[in-house]
Amino acid sequence: MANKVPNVILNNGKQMPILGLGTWKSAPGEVAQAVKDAIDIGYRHFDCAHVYGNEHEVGEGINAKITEGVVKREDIFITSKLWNTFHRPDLVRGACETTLKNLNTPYLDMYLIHWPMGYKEDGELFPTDDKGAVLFSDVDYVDTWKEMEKLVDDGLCKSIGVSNFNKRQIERVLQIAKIPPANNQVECHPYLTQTKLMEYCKTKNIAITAYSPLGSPDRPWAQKGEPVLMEDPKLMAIAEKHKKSTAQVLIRYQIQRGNIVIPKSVNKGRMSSNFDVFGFELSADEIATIDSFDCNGRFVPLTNVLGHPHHPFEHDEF
Ligand code: NAP
Ligand code: SBI
Repeated sequence: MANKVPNVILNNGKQMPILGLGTWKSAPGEVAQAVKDAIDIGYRHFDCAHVYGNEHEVGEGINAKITEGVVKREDIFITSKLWNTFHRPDLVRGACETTLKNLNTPYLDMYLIHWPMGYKEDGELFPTDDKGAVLFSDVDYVDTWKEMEKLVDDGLCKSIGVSNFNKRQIERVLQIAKIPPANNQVECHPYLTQTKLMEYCKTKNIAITAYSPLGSPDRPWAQKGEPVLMEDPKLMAIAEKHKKSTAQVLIRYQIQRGNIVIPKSVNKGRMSSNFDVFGFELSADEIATIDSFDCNGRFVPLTNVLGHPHHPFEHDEF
């Protein structure tokens, strides 16, 4: 019997496992098997999104294990995300229903606004003009939020939150919210520690989920010569001291800081070792050393949509 992952208690009293499996870039031909393997290993939290184009297969993996009797739906925590082309209030429910259908599940445990920026609605997921520039929508995410709240009221989602929102954007949501966001999912690792955003979210009882915790080496825009987080010699030295992999240190780093963490893998061996992070502890000195690597090093900067009025990383410090 696999070990159970601890939960955080969200601001609505619901529980969320602090370690989950990322699924961006997990290919449709391999992700169903990966999800089944993950459940056998002990993963109970899956991070999904409509834009990943694989929710149908992720759902297949989860439902196969439910049918086998290995888990029940209520043992699993499923997050998905509202894509940028569905921010307009009249599109939110339909987008959520599409995700529920693709995942073949009656409800989501968490539904996030994927990015604060809206894109031109309802056609391609990345609408562009004839020069290849992404077309923006002028919908304000606070109006999207009001529709997200209705999804909770109507039982489609247990919890709602945001992703890639900066402090000012969260404050604007909180000003109008009847249901405050339970979660902000943001890029977070030693090169982008997010210490100030973490401190702010703590004051508002908003849990942080750390995405790209291993440095997203398979991001499609990675270039030769760019820093590779898992090959950082100082991190490798800390890992060696604990007889652990650099990936395990990176995951453990987030857990000890109180963040939820969602490393992606489709490989059973790597999923297993990424899950084996509860039997060692980084010292306070090691955490401080890792914190000192912070250098605003974003692996997911979304530079192609700079100029969008709601771009989260353009004008605000955090
Ligand atoms: P990541 O988890 O930092 O890194 C994934 C990469 O690391 C894959 O290439 C994976 O390859 C490799 N890997 C995994 N475990 C490893 C290990 N133990 N040793 C060596 N290599 C290992 O990157 P990410 O996918 O960008 O981020 C994780 C998840 O966060 C995503 O999948 C997605 O669910 C979420 N996310 C959300 C947003 C957002 O806007 N909200 C943005 C980015 C990511 P294998 O698969 O071959 O093992
Ligand atoms: C995609 F499916 C396509 C592009 C892309 O770029 C930014 C990062 C992102 C995202 O928005 N959420 C992710 O998990 N990855 C992504 C996803």
